[in-house]
Amino acid sequence: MLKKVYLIGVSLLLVARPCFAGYKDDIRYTELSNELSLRAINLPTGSGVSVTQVEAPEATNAYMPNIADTQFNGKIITDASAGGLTSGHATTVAKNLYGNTTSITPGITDIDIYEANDWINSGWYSGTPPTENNPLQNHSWVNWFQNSNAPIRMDYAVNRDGFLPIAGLYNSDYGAQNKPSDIPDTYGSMYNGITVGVSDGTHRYGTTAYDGTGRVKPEIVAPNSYTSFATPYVTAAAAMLIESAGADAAAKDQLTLKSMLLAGADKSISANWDQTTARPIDEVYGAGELDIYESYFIQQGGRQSAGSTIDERGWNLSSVSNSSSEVYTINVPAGFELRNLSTLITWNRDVTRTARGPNVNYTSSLANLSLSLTGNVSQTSDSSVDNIEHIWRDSSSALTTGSYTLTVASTSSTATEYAIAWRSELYQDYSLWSATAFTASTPVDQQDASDDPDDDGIKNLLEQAFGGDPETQNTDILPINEIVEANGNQYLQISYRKPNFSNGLTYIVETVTNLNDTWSSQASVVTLISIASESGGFDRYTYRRVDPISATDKAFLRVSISQ
Ligand SMILES: [Ca+2]
Ligand SMILES: [Ca+2]
Ligand SMILES: [Ca+2]
Repeated sequence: MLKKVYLIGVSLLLVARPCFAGYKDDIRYTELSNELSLRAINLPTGSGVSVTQVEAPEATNAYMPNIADTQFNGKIITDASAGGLTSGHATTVAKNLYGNTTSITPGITDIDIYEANDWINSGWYSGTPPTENNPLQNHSWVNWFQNSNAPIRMDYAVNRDGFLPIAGLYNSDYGAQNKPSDIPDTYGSMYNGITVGVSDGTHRYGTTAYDGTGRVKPEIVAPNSYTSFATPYVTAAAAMLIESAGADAAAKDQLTLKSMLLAGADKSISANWDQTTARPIDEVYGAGELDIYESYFIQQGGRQSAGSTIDERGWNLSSVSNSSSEVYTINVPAGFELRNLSTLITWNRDVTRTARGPNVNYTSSLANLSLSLTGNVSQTSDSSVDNIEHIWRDSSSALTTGSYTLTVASTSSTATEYAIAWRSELYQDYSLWSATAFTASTPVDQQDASDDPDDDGIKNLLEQAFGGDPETQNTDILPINEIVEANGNQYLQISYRKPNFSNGLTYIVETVTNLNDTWSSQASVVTLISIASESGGFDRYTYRRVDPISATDKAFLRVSISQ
């Protein structure tokens, strides 16, 4: 049986179009890369992660990336459908997924390519899907088969093999528009994967019409003009997380990966991003725009079990018993508020396969879970149809000091495995700090930012900035100036410690060689060379003058703090 499949996001113009270098900034890959470098932590590259890339034919039998392209030097690209010709579409998807400089995961070297008709007819549309050995599938193509055969087999295979499928939705401006739903049956309607739109919202979005109606799609967006080429950014981000999970099977479980990617997603992509109690994610942008920085640090926050008090970032893979619940406690300490709490749960639908002779039948069931936050606030996410729930609170709805409970509840008659991921930011501005930093021994008129009640020469604002006690003389909190040797030269450098949470302050290191000149923070004269964790919840930032001390008679460095 040959089913026609459609390309998404391809045109003659587009094939020759260069990749958008800016996307690495937009998904905060550049920021993550810089920070891990400063912290001397290896940046994951997708090393050791194999992927499946399914491609609709651009022309007859043309579905392979151009393996002669230098972006693919060192790759083992297997033509799993055999005999494929080169496709510009496949080449661009491949560059975005594992290109040596064009992707965020040049470490992916083992790729299986399938032609979509061959793929779908090999058991993914009728019969039984073959075993998927790769942890990730990228589907930058769509179709409306107008029945549930393909998505239910996909969800069955996900449960059986444990991979994460990632599929693009339809573009707004391409091909037939007279479909019964904006959401493609194949694979836009799947439950157990992630569907992808574009960051400017020009993909076709909406709710599913097949195989469980009314579910919001897509789950995430990424910055490209076409869904085909945005989708591999998400697949690549998942590959980074698989590598950084190391040997921790729970950290790279497909449910966990999905929850980390969605909980990390950036809402600021649109001022119109919203959710309701019954609609967990935005109807255009899903959970938001891919943000690999947040998703990476959610994973690094570590697995934290139900029943515990949780940190600012983390995740868990757990199981909620029938008609029961699991709880997680959030404590916001005195003198702080908790901003930008994003927490998301996801679970799979179950699929049962029954075979009688040549007939194979699939039936499915979906548990109904909910996620709620209680304490000084009350917020619930409880869709009756989706298999994700999500709570988001922006900085204007921060959690104030107190204890809160996150509850994952199930009305299902059986136990349900779920993944939860969360991120949030402790925040303390001068006003919050000063409310807890002073005792009655300090008069109120000595509590302003420019006062120095303990007379140690460190004004209150600097006590806050460097983690000091405004009532105890402690000059050892001040920045450290020193001369260091590197590459056979001596350099002037300065380091300061900063609380490892946001405190509303801006730190700028400036230098000058003559005190009559204007202080400069230009990277050409002074650069950040490392960030190191210190005990007590501090980071130490070290800056160094670019010129060695032999280049000038004298030089000065200072840290400038502003509110
Ligand atoms: Ca629900
Ligand atoms: Ca002081
Ligand atoms: Ca002090």
